[in-house]
Amino acid sequence: MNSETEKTDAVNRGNTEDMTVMPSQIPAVCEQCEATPQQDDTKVLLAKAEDNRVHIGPKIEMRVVMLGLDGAGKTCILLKLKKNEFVKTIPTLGFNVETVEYKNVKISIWDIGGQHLVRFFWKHYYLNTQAVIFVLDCSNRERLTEAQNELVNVVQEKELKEASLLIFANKQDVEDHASIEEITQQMGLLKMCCNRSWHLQGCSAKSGEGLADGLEWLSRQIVAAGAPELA
Ligand SMILES: Nc1nc2c(ncn2[C@@H]2O[C@H](COP(=O)(O)OP(=O)(O)OP(=O)(O)O)[C@@H](O)[C@H]2O)c(=O)[nH]1
Ligand SMILES: [Mg+2]
Repeated sequence: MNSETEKTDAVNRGNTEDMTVMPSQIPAVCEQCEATPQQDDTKVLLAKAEDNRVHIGPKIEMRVVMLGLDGAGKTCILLKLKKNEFVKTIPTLGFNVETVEYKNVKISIWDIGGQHLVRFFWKHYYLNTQAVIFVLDCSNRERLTEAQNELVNVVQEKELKEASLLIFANKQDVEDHASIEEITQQMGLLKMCCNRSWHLQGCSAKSGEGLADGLEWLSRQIVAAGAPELA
């Protein structure tokens, strides 16, 4: 018998022995299996109570710039995401930056001032940006055309060619706000954004409604771009 045949015989003998021992172990294994999920559920619930997040694996980092006209609600959105508070703000002349964690994505959000004179500086923040959040004030229909003109410039920027575009239709809590359909049509979004990944999300920085949905969409984009599956 050559050494290869001896090895195979040994493996087969081992398998046969395993098969005779295994049935006697089945009840004990089943008991263990039943106990394990119960234990893990408890752990997950306790972790949620402390932290409200469950992370698996390393964090994926994402750089995002947040643009939009002055008064659209960018800084309020940033602070609502970061602190879960609707904070009284002053117009932003430079920028604010915060890191927000959503599932296992770490999103650095650069909130850039939107007043007419400082819009010229937006382009200095575009390098290495994976996504743009463009904020609209849905309570002010009169400025939608101005917002549309700025958004056209943003989507035509070479440096942002690959960037995903999340449009937050903010101030949905205000009575008689422009609807998602109205905005899509009036701003010609289907045509304007047809060659990139984009999403229009209604939201309110005041109530927080819609903000998590926006982050969910953003995090899905980074997965689609090749990062590992989210937890
Ligand atoms: N009702 C309501 N008011 C909002 C909401 N978001 C922002 N505001 C108000 O809109 C005003 C402007 O908000 P900011 O967050 O400072 O706007 P901004 O886009 O950062 O403006 P700039 O810094 O000038 O570019 C403030 O008075 C906010 O209280 C919202 O969701 N609902
Ligand atoms: Mg601001």
